[in-house]
Amino acid sequence: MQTLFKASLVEKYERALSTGELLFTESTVTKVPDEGVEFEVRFAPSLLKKPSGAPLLGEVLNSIESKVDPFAPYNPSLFLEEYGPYVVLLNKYCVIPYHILVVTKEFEKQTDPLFPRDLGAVWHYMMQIQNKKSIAFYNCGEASGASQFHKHLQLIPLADNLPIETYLNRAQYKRPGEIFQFPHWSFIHHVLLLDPQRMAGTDDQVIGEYLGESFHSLLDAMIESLRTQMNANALNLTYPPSYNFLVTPTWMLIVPRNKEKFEQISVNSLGFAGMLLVKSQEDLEFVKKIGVTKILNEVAVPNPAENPSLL
Ligand code: B4P
Repeated sequence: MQTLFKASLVEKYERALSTGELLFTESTVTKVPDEGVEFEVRFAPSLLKKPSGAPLLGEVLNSIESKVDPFAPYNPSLFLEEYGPYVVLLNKYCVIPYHILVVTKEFEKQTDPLFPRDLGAVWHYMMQIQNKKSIAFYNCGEASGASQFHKHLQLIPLADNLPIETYLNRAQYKRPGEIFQFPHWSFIHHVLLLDPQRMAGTDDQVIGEYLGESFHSLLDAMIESLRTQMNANALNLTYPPSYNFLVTPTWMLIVPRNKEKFEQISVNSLGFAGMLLVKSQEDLEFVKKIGVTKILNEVAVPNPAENPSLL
């Protein structure tokens, strides 16, 4: 089964690439050290030509009315397979090969929270693609970097460890399920390590329940932190909040968002894995000069616990 999916992924990816239905963009990676992490800044100049997707709320509503949705109907050349209430598609605009999307068949909103079935499905494909090395992410809400409003999770196979795993490696003594923060980040975020024993089974539904439970404990912690922050009246945050959610086979991270970009640099979930994307040389130089942590800090929500003056 695993080999069959992988073989089909490779075959359909190559076919869609050769017919021009899938647009792979070449990029170069520059390592930008900051706060003990070797951040990766991916420079993809040809992406400047890609149609920009990020809609404002009003545009979203208009789009829903006029049914402009790239996932329904989806391009059949990008279709991989169905999995329960999902379709699995190739990402039309990928920067990393074999980047896939797990999309709800029926329309659901990208502002909805994740359910155990969403996480069970994404887990299934993590296991199909590459046992230990992959990351799934969910850009939720207007300020999260999301450009499509139809619910989709994204999954990328990885060749190497993620930059942010430097911080996670230092937290290996944490108990699975214990929610903690990275000492270097002064913005609201919540992380937990997954319990290898609960992840050892093969039943996607059982693992989905466990992942759903873990996701909701992070979501609750995030909402509690935002409540404290809003009580401090330091920021006008929208409700429901925008956030980024990242999950790998060993950990999960949630980061609420204050805005989609800092200056001209857009940040999506991958930014909090330590991977930024820039589309011009000027932007690359800007990131190197200003530092990735500063950019993450600007697009996230200040942590009142780190800023006693806000309380
Ligand atoms: P969203 O959650 O809405 O937004 P996103 O991943 O931030 O991508 P965005 O669309 O804003 O593109 P960007 O130029 O920032 O995800 C929508 C997904 O649907 C995207 O993956 C998009 O490509 C895909 N899609 C859109 N139309 C489609 C269609 N008709 N059929 C199938 N899929 C469709 O980034 C360009 C690409 O680079 C995105 O895939 C993004 O995920 C990826 N990326 C961003 N940062 C990266 C990084 N640091 N490293 C590697 N890849 C990165």
